[in-house]
Amino acid sequence: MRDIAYIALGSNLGDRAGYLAFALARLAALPGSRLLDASSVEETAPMGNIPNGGGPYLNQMVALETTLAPHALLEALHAIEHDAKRERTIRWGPRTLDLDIVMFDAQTVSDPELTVPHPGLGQREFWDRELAELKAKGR
Ligand code: A4P
Ligand code: MG
Repeated sequence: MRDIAYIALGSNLGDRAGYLAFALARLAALPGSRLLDASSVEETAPMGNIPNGGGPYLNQMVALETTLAPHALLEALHAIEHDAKRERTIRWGPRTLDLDIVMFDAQTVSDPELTVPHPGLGQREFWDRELAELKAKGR
């Protein structure tokens, strides 16, 4: 069965636009998957008051039709983050590329590796805007 996953992209380190473009290309090339649409790119202030949270983010959201199961998709996202030279140091610290599964059709997942819908849904205005933009395009 094909599902539609909404994936949030974020970058606040290095060539931010370049990392988003890299992520789009890699997502489009995932097995059993089709990139349906992408929202506009938005610049957003870093959330939270993190001393080393870094500078402003570029955020974007995509709708990906996929036959991958949620955990297989998460694994693929980690590989893309890795290839974007992301180093996991501090939580919410600056990152070249962060890929989050915001929603996975109507499915819910709740285990130590994966929470879907993402707990940040409904709490980040930029996600609400990006989702609304994708829905307006029929995605
Ligand atoms: N994980 C659990 N559920 C999910 C999911 N739905 N999607 C687990 C993706 N991953 C999920 O993530 C830690 C672990 O979360 C993963 O290994 C996965 O198993 P991480 O990417 O290593 O750590 P993180 O991103 O630093 O932490 P976290 O809690 O995921 O934070 P968020 O929610 O990703 O927020 N400010 C602006 N303006 N824009 C942003 O995009 N993003 C963050 C990070 C902070 N500030 C921001 C932004
Ligand atoms: Mg994350």
